[in-house]
Amino acid sequence: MVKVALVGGEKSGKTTLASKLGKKGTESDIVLYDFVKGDNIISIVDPIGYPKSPKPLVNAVNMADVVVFCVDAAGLDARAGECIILMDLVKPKHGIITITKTDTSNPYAVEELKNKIKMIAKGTVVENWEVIPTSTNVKAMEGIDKLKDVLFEYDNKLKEEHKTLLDKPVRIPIDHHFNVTGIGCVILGYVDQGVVNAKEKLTVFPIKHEVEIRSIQMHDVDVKQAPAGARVGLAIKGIQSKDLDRGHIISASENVAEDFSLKCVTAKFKGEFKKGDKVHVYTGLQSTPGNIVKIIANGNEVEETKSSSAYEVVLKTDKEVAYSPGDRFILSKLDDPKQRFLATGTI
Ligand SMILES: Nc1nc2c(ncn2[C@@H]2O[C@H](COP(=O)(O)OP(=O)(O)O)[C@@H](O)[C@H]2O)c(=O)[nH]1
Ligand SMILES: [Mg+2]
Repeated sequence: MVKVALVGGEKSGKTTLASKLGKKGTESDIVLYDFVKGDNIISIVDPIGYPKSPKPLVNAVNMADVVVFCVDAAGLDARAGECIILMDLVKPKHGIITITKTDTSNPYAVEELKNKIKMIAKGTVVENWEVIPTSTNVKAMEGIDKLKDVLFEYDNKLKEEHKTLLDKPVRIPIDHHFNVTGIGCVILGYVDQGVVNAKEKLTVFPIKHEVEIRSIQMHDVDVKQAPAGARVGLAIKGIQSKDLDRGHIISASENVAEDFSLKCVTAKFKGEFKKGDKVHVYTGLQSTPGNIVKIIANGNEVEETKSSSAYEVVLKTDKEVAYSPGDRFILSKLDDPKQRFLATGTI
Protein backbone atom coordinates (compact mmCIF):
# COMPACT_ATOMS: atom_id res chain seq x y z
CA MET A 1 0.00 0.00 0.00
CA VAL A 2 1.18 3.50 -0.82
CA LYS A 3 -0.09 6.37 1.35
CA VAL A 4 -0.60 9.57 -0.60
CA ALA A 5 -1.22 13.07 0.80
CA LEU A 6 -2.87 15.63 -1.45
CA VAL A 7 -1.62 19.10 -0.59
CA GLY A 8 -2.23 22.47 -2.20
CA GLY A 9 -4.13 25.72 -1.88
CA GLU A 10 -7.86 26.20 -1.52
CA LYS A 11 -9.86 24.94 -4.52
CA SER A 12 -6.72 23.57 -6.15
CA GLY A 13 -8.68 20.44 -7.10
CA LYS A 14 -7.61 18.11 -4.26
CA THR A 15 -11.02 16.71 -3.37
CA THR A 16 -12.09 16.26 -6.99
CA LEU A 17 -8.82 14.48 -7.76
CA ALA A 18 -9.15 12.25 -4.67
CA SER A 19 -12.64 11.20 -5.78
CA LYS A 20 -11.26 10.23 -9.22
CA LEU A 21 -8.37 8.30 -7.70
CA GLY A 22 -10.28 6.22 -5.15
CA LYS A 23 -13.35 5.37 -3.11
CA LYS A 24 -14.22 7.54 -0.12
CA GLY A 25 -13.79 6.02 3.34
CA THR A 26 -13.20 7.60 6.77
CA GLU A 27 -14.21 11.24 6.99
CA SER A 28 -13.19 13.98 9.44
CA ASP A 29 -10.96 17.03 8.88
CA ILE A 30 -8.99 14.56 6.77
CA VAL A 31 -10.83 12.31 4.32
CA LEU A 32 -9.44 8.96 3.22
CA TYR A 33 -9.96 7.35 -0.18
CA ASP A 34 -8.60 4.07 -1.41
CA PHE A 35 -8.10 2.32 -4.70
CA VAL A 36 -7.28 -1.37 -4.97
CA LYS A 37 -5.94 -2.99 -8.13
CA GLY A 38 -4.54 -6.50 -7.82
CA ASP A 39 -1.74 -6.39 -5.25
CA ASN A 40 -1.58 -2.61 -5.28
CA ILE A 41 -3.43 -0.29 -2.95
CA ILE A 42 -3.36 3.50 -3.14
CA SER A 43 -4.54 5.14 0.10
CA ILE A 44 -5.23 8.85 -0.33
CA VAL A 45 -5.49 11.47 2.42
CA ASP A 46 -7.33 14.70 1.54
CA PRO A 47 -6.83 17.36 4.26
CA ILE A 48 -10.23 19.02 3.80
CA GLY A 49 -9.82 21.06 7.02
CA TYR A 50 -6.89 22.92 5.42
CA PRO A 51 -6.34 25.88 4.89
CA LYS A 52 -8.66 26.89 7.76
CA SER A 53 -6.30 25.00 10.06
CA PRO A 54 -2.76 23.84 9.25
CA LYS A 55 -3.27 20.69 11.34
CA PRO A 56 -5.01 18.50 8.70
CA LEU A 57 -2.26 19.41 6.21
CA VAL A 58 0.53 18.47 8.62
CA ASN A 59 -1.34 15.28 9.59
CA ALA A 60 -1.78 14.26 5.93
CA VAL A 61 1.89 14.88 5.14
CA ASN A 62 3.00 12.98 8.26
CA MET A 63 0.80 10.02 7.28
CA ALA A 64 2.05 9.83 3.70
CA ASP A 65 4.74 8.02 1.74
CA VAL A 66 4.21 10.28 -1.27
CA VAL A 67 3.00 13.89 -1.38
CA VAL A 68 1.04 15.07 -4.41
CA PHE A 69 1.17 18.87 -4.61
CA CYS A 70 -1.87 20.18 -6.50
CA VAL A 71 -1.47 23.50 -8.30
CA ASP A 72 -4.46 25.03 -10.08
CA ALA A 73 -3.75 25.65 -13.79
CA ALA A 74 -4.79 29.27 -13.02
CA GLY A 75 -1.62 29.64 -10.91
CA LEU A 76 -0.22 29.58 -7.39
CA ASP A 77 -1.83 31.34 -4.43
CA ALA A 78 -0.51 32.21 -0.96
CA ARG A 79 -1.55 28.80 0.38
CA ALA A 80 0.37 27.02 -2.38
CA GLY A 81 3.37 29.00 -1.13
CA GLU A 82 2.65 27.89 2.43
CA CYS A 83 2.54 24.27 1.24
CA ILE A 84 5.96 24.67 -0.44
CA ILE A 85 7.36 26.05 2.84
CA LEU A 86 5.97 23.05 4.75
CA MET A 87 7.40 20.60 2.18
CA ASP A 88 10.75 22.32 2.46
CA LEU A 89 10.68 21.83 6.25
CA VAL A 90 9.38 18.25 6.25
CA LYS A 91 11.31 17.10 3.16
CA PRO A 92 9.00 14.22 2.20
CA LYS A 93 10.92 11.31 0.66
CA HIS A 94 8.71 11.25 -2.42
CA GLY A 95 6.71 13.97 -4.12
CA ILE A 96 4.87 14.75 -7.32
CA ILE A 97 3.46 18.04 -8.59
CA THR A 98 0.21 17.97 -10.50
CA ILE A 99 -1.05 20.98 -12.40
CA THR A 100 -4.81 20.45 -12.08
CA LYS A 101 -7.76 21.58 -14.22
CA THR A 102 -5.68 21.65 -17.42
CA ASP A 103 -8.97 21.74 -19.40
CA THR A 104 -9.28 25.37 -18.25
CA SER A 105 -5.87 26.22 -19.70
CA ASN A 106 -3.70 25.35 -22.72
CA PRO A 107 -0.47 23.35 -23.12
CA TYR A 108 1.62 26.49 -23.59
CA ALA A 109 0.31 28.08 -20.36
CA VAL A 110 0.70 24.76 -18.47
CA GLU A 111 4.36 24.63 -19.54
CA GLU A 112 4.84 28.23 -18.42
CA LEU A 113 3.26 27.46 -15.05
CA LYS A 114 5.52 24.43 -14.68
CA ASN A 115 8.55 26.70 -15.07
CA LYS A 116 7.07 29.22 -12.67
CA ILE A 117 6.55 26.55 -9.99
CA LYS A 118 10.15 25.37 -10.44
CA MET A 119 11.32 28.96 -10.06
CA ILE A 120 9.29 29.66 -6.93
CA ALA A 121 10.29 26.31 -5.43
CA LYS A 122 13.97 26.80 -6.29
CA GLY A 123 16.26 25.46 -3.59
CA THR A 124 13.44 23.43 -1.96
CA VAL A 125 12.68 19.71 -2.30
CA VAL A 126 9.71 20.58 -4.52
CA GLU A 127 12.01 21.89 -7.27
CA ASN A 128 12.93 18.36 -8.38
CA TRP A 129 9.50 16.75 -8.23
CA GLU A 130 8.03 15.29 -11.42
CA VAL A 131 5.15 17.32 -12.89
CA ILE A 132 2.03 15.50 -14.11
CA PRO A 133 -0.69 17.74 -15.60
CA THR A 134 -4.21 16.46 -14.79
CA SER A 135 -7.80 17.23 -15.58
CA THR A 136 -10.79 15.51 -14.01
CA ASN A 137 -13.19 17.11 -16.47
CA VAL A 138 -15.10 14.19 -18.04
CA LYS A 139 -14.50 15.42 -21.56
CA ALA A 140 -10.85 16.35 -21.13
CA MET A 141 -9.71 13.62 -18.64
CA GLU A 142 -5.96 13.96 -18.59
CA GLY A 143 -3.16 12.47 -16.51
CA ILE A 144 -5.27 10.49 -14.02
CA ASP A 145 -4.12 7.08 -15.29
CA LYS A 146 -0.54 8.34 -15.53
CA LEU A 147 -0.72 9.56 -11.92
CA LYS A 148 -2.14 6.20 -10.79
CA ASP A 149 0.64 4.35 -12.62
CA VAL A 150 3.33 6.47 -10.97
CA LEU A 151 1.72 5.80 -7.58
CA PHE A 152 1.62 2.05 -8.31
CA GLU A 153 5.35 2.19 -9.08
CA TYR A 154 5.92 3.83 -5.69
CA ASP A 155 3.79 1.12 -4.09
CA ASN A 156 5.97 -1.61 -5.60
CA LYS A 157 9.13 0.15 -4.39
CA LEU A 158 7.66 0.73 -0.93
CA LYS A 159 6.78 -2.96 -0.54
CA GLU A 160 10.55 -3.59 -0.36
CA GLU A 161 11.07 -0.66 2.05
CA HIS A 162 8.27 -1.89 4.32
CA LYS A 163 9.92 -5.33 4.59
CA THR A 164 12.91 -3.69 6.29
CA LEU A 165 10.54 -2.26 8.94
CA LEU A 166 9.00 -5.60 9.96
CA ASP A 167 11.70 -6.40 12.55
CA LYS A 168 11.21 -3.13 14.41
CA PRO A 169 8.88 -2.84 17.43
CA VAL A 170 5.28 -2.21 16.37
CA ARG A 171 4.20 1.44 16.20
CA ILE A 172 0.73 2.66 15.20
CA PRO A 173 -0.22 6.35 15.42
CA ILE A 174 -4.00 6.66 15.88
CA ASP A 175 -5.70 8.84 13.25
CA HIS A 176 -9.34 8.09 14.15
CA HIS A 177 -11.05 6.46 17.14
CA PHE A 178 -14.66 5.75 18.11
CA ASN A 179 -16.86 3.36 20.07
CA VAL A 180 -18.76 0.64 18.20
CA THR A 181 -21.78 -0.92 19.94
CA GLY A 182 -21.02 -4.52 20.86
CA ILE A 183 -17.33 -4.18 20.01
CA GLY A 184 -16.09 -1.29 22.13
CA CYS A 185 -13.26 1.05 21.29
CA VAL A 186 -12.01 0.92 17.71
CA ILE A 187 -8.99 2.83 16.40
CA LEU A 188 -7.88 3.41 12.82
CA GLY A 189 -4.31 3.93 11.77
CA TYR A 190 -1.41 2.92 9.58
CA VAL A 191 1.14 0.47 10.96
CA ASP A 192 4.31 2.60 10.76
CA GLN A 193 6.66 -0.23 11.69
CA GLY A 194 6.68 -3.78 13.04
CA VAL A 195 3.78 -6.24 13.06
CA VAL A 196 0.66 -6.01 15.22
CA ASN A 197 -0.86 -9.27 16.47
CA ALA A 198 -4.33 -10.03 17.81
CA LYS A 199 -4.38 -10.64 21.61
CA GLU A 200 -1.11 -8.70 21.97
CA LYS A 201 -0.72 -6.34 24.96
CA LEU A 202 0.59 -2.90 24.05
CA THR A 203 0.56 0.60 25.54
CA VAL A 204 -1.07 3.83 24.38
CA PHE A 205 1.37 6.76 24.59
CA PRO A 206 1.72 9.44 25.89
CA ILE A 207 -1.05 8.46 28.32
CA LYS A 208 0.78 5.19 29.21
CA HIS A 209 -2.42 3.19 29.26
CA GLU A 210 -2.06 -0.55 28.77
CA VAL A 211 -4.44 -2.11 26.23
CA GLU A 212 -5.02 -5.45 24.55
CA ILE A 213 -5.56 -5.79 20.82
CA ARG A 214 -8.90 -7.60 20.75
CA SER A 215 -9.11 -8.01 16.97
CA ILE A 216 -7.65 -6.60 13.75
CA GLN A 217 -9.26 -5.69 10.44
CA MET A 218 -7.56 -4.76 7.19
CA HIS A 219 -9.94 -3.35 4.56
CA ASP A 220 -12.93 -4.75 6.52
CA VAL A 221 -11.49 -8.29 6.63
CA ASP A 222 -10.57 -9.91 9.97
CA VAL A 223 -6.90 -10.84 10.20
CA LYS A 224 -4.66 -12.26 12.96
CA GLN A 225 -1.79 -9.86 12.29
CA ALA A 226 -0.95 -6.81 10.22
CA PRO A 227 2.50 -5.69 9.04
CA ALA A 228 4.23 -2.32 8.54
CA GLY A 229 2.58 -0.41 5.72
CA ALA A 230 -0.93 -1.77 6.38
CA ARG A 231 -3.99 0.27 7.25
CA VAL A 232 -5.76 -1.28 10.22
CA GLY A 233 -8.87 -1.03 12.32
CA LEU A 234 -8.10 -2.34 15.80
CA ALA A 235 -10.70 -3.23 18.40
CA ILE A 236 -8.92 -2.54 21.67
CA LYS A 237 -9.71 -3.66 25.20
CA GLY A 238 -8.94 -1.65 28.31
CA ILE A 239 -9.70 1.87 27.09
CA GLN A 240 -12.58 4.04 25.89
CA SER A 241 -12.60 6.24 22.81
CA LYS A 242 -13.04 9.36 24.97
CA ASP A 243 -9.64 8.70 26.60
CA LEU A 244 -7.91 8.78 23.20
CA ASP A 245 -6.74 11.58 20.95
CA ARG A 246 -5.53 11.66 17.37
CA GLY A 247 -1.78 11.15 17.45
CA HIS A 248 -1.71 8.83 20.45
CA ILE A 249 0.66 6.00 19.60
CA ILE A 250 -0.01 2.30 20.19
CA SER A 251 3.41 0.83 20.78
CA ALA A 252 5.55 -1.18 23.20
CA SER A 253 7.70 1.77 24.19
CA GLU A 254 7.95 5.51 23.51
CA ASN A 255 9.56 8.44 25.26
CA VAL A 256 7.16 10.90 26.88
CA ALA A 257 8.06 14.50 27.73
CA GLU A 258 6.90 18.13 27.99
CA ASP A 259 10.35 19.68 27.86
CA PHE A 260 12.35 19.48 24.67
CA SER A 261 15.59 20.73 23.27
CA LEU A 262 15.26 20.62 19.50
CA LYS A 263 17.83 21.07 16.78
CA CYS A 264 15.81 23.36 14.55
CA VAL A 265 15.99 24.84 11.09
CA THR A 266 13.72 27.82 10.49
CA ALA A 267 11.51 28.29 7.43
CA LYS A 268 12.88 30.07 4.34
CA PHE A 269 10.15 32.66 4.60
CA LYS A 270 8.66 34.01 7.85
CA GLY A 271 10.67 31.68 10.05
CA GLU A 272 10.96 34.33 12.77
CA PHE A 273 9.91 33.78 16.36
CA LYS A 274 10.99 35.04 19.77
CA LYS A 275 11.77 33.71 23.20
CA GLY A 276 8.50 33.56 25.14
CA ASP A 277 6.36 33.12 22.00
CA LYS A 278 3.35 30.81 22.15
CA VAL A 279 3.60 28.36 19.25
CA HIS A 280 1.75 25.30 18.02
CA VAL A 281 3.73 22.07 17.94
CA TYR A 282 3.11 19.06 15.69
CA THR A 283 4.84 15.71 15.79
CA GLY A 284 3.52 12.59 14.10
CA LEU A 285 -0.24 13.10 14.36
CA GLN A 286 -0.02 14.80 17.78
CA SER A 287 -0.48 18.53 18.23
CA THR A 288 -0.29 20.82 21.21
CA PRO A 289 0.35 24.45 22.08
CA GLY A 290 3.76 25.15 23.55
CA ASN A 291 6.14 27.91 24.62
CA ILE A 292 9.55 28.94 23.32
CA VAL A 293 11.68 28.87 26.47
CA LYS A 294 15.12 29.54 25.03
CA ILE A 295 16.78 30.04 21.63
CA ILE A 296 20.47 29.22 21.18
CA ALA A 297 22.56 30.09 18.11
CA ASN A 298 26.11 28.70 17.93
CA GLY A 299 26.21 28.22 21.70
CA ASN A 300 24.92 31.72 22.55
CA GLU A 301 21.45 32.52 23.76
CA VAL A 302 19.56 34.86 21.41
CA GLU A 303 16.20 36.62 21.72
CA GLU A 304 14.78 35.75 18.31
CA THR A 305 15.28 33.69 15.18
CA LYS A 306 15.82 34.64 11.55
CA SER A 307 14.50 32.73 8.55
CA SER A 308 16.57 29.92 6.97
CA SER A 309 18.85 29.46 9.98
CA ALA A 310 19.79 26.77 12.50
CA TYR A 311 19.10 27.00 16.24
CA GLU A 312 18.78 24.92 19.32
CA VAL A 313 15.28 25.65 20.65
CA VAL A 314 14.16 24.82 24.17
CA LEU A 315 10.44 24.20 24.12
CA LYS A 316 7.81 23.43 26.75
CA THR A 317 4.60 21.84 25.49
CA ASP A 318 1.24 22.34 27.25
CA LYS A 319 0.72 18.60 27.42
CA GLU A 320 2.84 15.46 27.32
CA VAL A 321 4.04 14.33 23.91
CA ALA A 322 5.15 10.81 22.89
CA TYR A 323 8.18 10.51 20.65
CA SER A 324 11.03 8.28 19.55
CA PRO A 325 14.51 9.47 18.60
CA GLY A 326 14.49 10.94 15.09
CA ASP A 327 10.84 12.04 15.16
CA ARG A 328 10.29 15.37 13.46
CA PHE A 329 8.68 18.29 15.26
CA ILE A 330 7.08 21.18 13.38
CA LEU A 331 6.58 24.57 15.01
CA SER A 332 3.90 26.89 13.70
CA LYS A 333 2.07 30.06 14.62
CA LEU A 334 -1.61 29.98 13.96
CA ASP A 335 -2.24 33.74 13.86
CA ASP A 336 -0.19 34.59 10.77
CA PRO A 337 -2.61 35.03 7.88
CA LYS A 338 -0.20 33.89 5.16
CA GLN A 339 2.63 31.58 6.22
CA ARG A 340 2.13 29.66 9.44
CA PHE A 341 5.08 27.25 9.52
CA LEU A 342 8.07 28.47 11.53
CA ALA A 343 10.56 25.67 11.82
CA THR A 344 11.25 21.98 11.96
CA GLY A 345 13.33 20.22 14.55
CA THR A 346 14.48 16.88 15.88
CA ILE A 347 15.70 15.87 19.32
N1 LIG B 1 -12.73 22.52 -15.11
C1 LIG B 1 -12.28 21.80 -14.10
N2 LIG B 1 -12.69 22.10 -12.86
C2 LIG B 1 -12.21 21.37 -11.83
C3 LIG B 1 -11.30 20.29 -12.03
N3 LIG B 1 -10.98 19.77 -10.84
C4 LIG B 1 -11.67 20.48 -9.91
N4 LIG B 1 -12.42 21.45 -10.50
C5 LIG B 1 -13.30 22.42 -9.86
O1 LIG B 1 -12.50 23.28 -9.03
C6 LIG B 1 -13.18 23.61 -7.83
C7 LIG B 1 -12.33 23.24 -6.65
O2 LIG B 1 -12.09 21.85 -6.64
P1 LIG B 1 -11.93 21.01 -5.31
O3 LIG B 1 -11.62 19.62 -5.72
O4 LIG B 1 -13.07 21.22 -4.39
O5 LIG B 1 -10.62 21.71 -4.70
P2 LIG B 1 -9.98 21.58 -3.22
O6 LIG B 1 -10.45 22.77 -2.44
O7 LIG B 1 -8.51 21.61 -3.44
O8 LIG B 1 -10.46 20.28 -2.64
C8 LIG B 1 -14.50 22.85 -7.88
O9 LIG B 1 -15.51 23.73 -8.30
C9 LIG B 1 -14.26 21.76 -8.90
O10 LIG B 1 -15.43 21.37 -9.56
C10 LIG B 1 -10.89 20.01 -13.38
O11 LIG B 1 -10.08 19.09 -13.67
N5 LIG B 1 -11.41 20.80 -14.36
MG1 LIG C 1 -11.43 19.96 -0.83
